Amino acid sequence: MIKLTTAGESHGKALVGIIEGLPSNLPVDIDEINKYLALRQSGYGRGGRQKIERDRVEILSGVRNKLTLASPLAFCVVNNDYANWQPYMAPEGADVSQKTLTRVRPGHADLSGMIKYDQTDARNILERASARETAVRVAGGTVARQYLRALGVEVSGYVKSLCGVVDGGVYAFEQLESAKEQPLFMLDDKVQNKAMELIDKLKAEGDTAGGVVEIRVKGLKSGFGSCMTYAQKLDAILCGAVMSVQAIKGVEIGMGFAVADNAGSKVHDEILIKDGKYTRATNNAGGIEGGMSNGEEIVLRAAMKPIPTLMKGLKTVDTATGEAAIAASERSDVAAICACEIILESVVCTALADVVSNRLGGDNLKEVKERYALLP
Ligand code: EPS
Repeated sequence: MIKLTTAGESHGKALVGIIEGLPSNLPVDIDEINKYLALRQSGYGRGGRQKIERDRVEILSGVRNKLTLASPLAFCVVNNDYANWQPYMAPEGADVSQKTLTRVRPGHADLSGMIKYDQTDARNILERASARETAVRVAGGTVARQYLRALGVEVSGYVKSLCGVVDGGVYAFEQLESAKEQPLFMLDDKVQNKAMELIDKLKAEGDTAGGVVEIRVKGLKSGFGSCMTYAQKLDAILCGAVMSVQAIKGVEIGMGFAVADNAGSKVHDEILIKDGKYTRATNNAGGIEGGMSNGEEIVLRAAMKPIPTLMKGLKTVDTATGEAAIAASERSDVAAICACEIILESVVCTALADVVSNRLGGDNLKEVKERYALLP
């Protein structure tokens, strides 16, 4: 079992994570973790907060001289903005009459959270519900990525659409990484320019955008997941992990929703044998059949809703007065689709590392690699 637990509030001291279950002797590349943290902060359409933060990981335990010890790997990412928020956020004592939020935002956790946790200030909800938390999911996910890479498994992806501006292209896995050099992590320049123009327009209108991200996994052998125990179905696990990310409202694997509109002969991937190895003529299944990896690339797409903090504000109710009001907004991202792409790669890495370790076990990396090598 490889498990990541996170903690931390958006304007608190720091975000922290603990990864349990890693084998010993896994090389941990801190520069790569910081690279993915920086990528998560990048992308056209981000707001003022990203000018304040320069996310970097600090590993607190579980690693010695760049190798895991198999002990819990604890780490943190400090919030620079805490310097501005300490008077209102400090655990040691804070003025909670300031920075209150009661003009609850439609689409955010504010209102349901206030009712559930018996709060009169949505700040006590939004601080944790905030997507700022995803910084540590990316840091932890990058360690999981390094575990998967040790077995020859790579995870990548790109942005497929932004607010209805769609790239209909089909790309080889090897092309995907170059998307990260682009302002919107898109692979088609024309589509990307159109999407950037749309972001400018939405920004001027005080509005926000979501989009679709495609995540791919290459090099995973067949047989991960289960057709015996439904909670262990690989597609269920991956979709659940992706759905756990703030703002994700839909996930599909392979051909996804289109399977419902096509006949069986157009959906199912015919099985071939090449040099004694099974392959598929197509990959409509997105690399998963019967809840198990089938050795083909895993293909997953997810829909991110537009960010719920709109500068122009939607109609709501002020919970302090019970009167109609315009929802709160101080600053916001117009689009965070690039962040979403990096976050989804990261949560897929973490979920997959767990699935792989559940099958292989192994207390040290040598053992894990030997067991993986024995699989067909
Ligand atoms: C977020 C609100 C914004 C975003 C934040 C998520 O923060 P703030 O309220 O400080 O302007 O910038 O995302 C991040 C800080 C981040 O690092 O991704 C929200 O309400 O979800």
